[in-house]
Amino acid sequence: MSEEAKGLVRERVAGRPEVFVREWFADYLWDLFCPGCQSPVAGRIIAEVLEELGIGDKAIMVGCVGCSGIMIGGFDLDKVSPAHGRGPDVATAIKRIYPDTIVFTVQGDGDCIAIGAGPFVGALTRGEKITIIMLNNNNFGTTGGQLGPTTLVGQVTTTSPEGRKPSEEGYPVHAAEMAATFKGVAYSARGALHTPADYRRTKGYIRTAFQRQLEGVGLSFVEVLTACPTNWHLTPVQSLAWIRDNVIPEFPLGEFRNVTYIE
Ligand SMILES: Cc1ncc(C[n+]2csc(CCOP(=O)(O)OP(=O)(O)O)c2C)c(N)n1
Ligand code: SF4
Ligand SMILES: [Mg+2]
Repeated sequence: MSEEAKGLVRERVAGRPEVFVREWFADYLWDLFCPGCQSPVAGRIIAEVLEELGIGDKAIMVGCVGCSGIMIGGFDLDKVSPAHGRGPDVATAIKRIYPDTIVFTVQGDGDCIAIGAGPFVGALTRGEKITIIMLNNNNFGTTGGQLGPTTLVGQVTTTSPEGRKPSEEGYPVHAAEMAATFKGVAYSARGALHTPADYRRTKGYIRTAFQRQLEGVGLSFVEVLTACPTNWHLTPVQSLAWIRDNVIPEFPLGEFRNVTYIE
């Protein structure tokens, strides 16, 4: 199929959110992800929600270091790429200087709760009026699939070749449940993308998260379980079954906190 025909199919079958960059390099950029990677799927949902809420013109995107951060180049928004893990600090500064903007981070699990654990917990503690979206693929994807805070017990990674052992590497961190315990947090949820129904539910979570920020209630957080077929050594289809059978039992889906007023 010619490049022009591929473009037509993309426009007709799926449409294209307005907040996506339209230059030629944007299509190239989305092709940088491995086949079956769900980071760009999460990116598309974010773009759809920004468009549907009509907030694309006042949204500021704070990216991250990692595969999840690649998507920032595809968004036609004001945006910034901070140092690894510092997204919540940078988002805090932007939101406090420009309180009328909608500020959100997109971070990997390693970026958010390994190297970035301090900035994340700080923002939760202060109840910053920002939105944090964490893509949890259970490993450090970009750097070759090392064990991270969300790696499953028993999961084989390049730094846990015999599988994660709690006696040596501890247990997985549950960011969405943890965020829900902070009084300054308005919303915390975890969604997945392995079925169309979950795609829709996760989109609803991201929409609610942005709505809480629009209402100025407090910090909103959404954790999205995403497939990393390359480092899981599975096919894209096997990865979806892996999420259903192994990831969700450890990381249950749903809303953990949803309030419209904080004292
Ligand atoms: C200060 C610093 N330390 C380490 C790195 C190397 N590094 C780049 S991406 C990454 C891990 C990213 O993992 P995650 O946040 O889970 O994102 P993913 O690639 O899985 O989407 C690391 C350790 C870096 N770029 N900067
Ligand atoms: S290494 Fe994993 S997270 Fe990174 S682009 Fe490939 S599938 Fe996606
Ligand atoms: Mg990761």
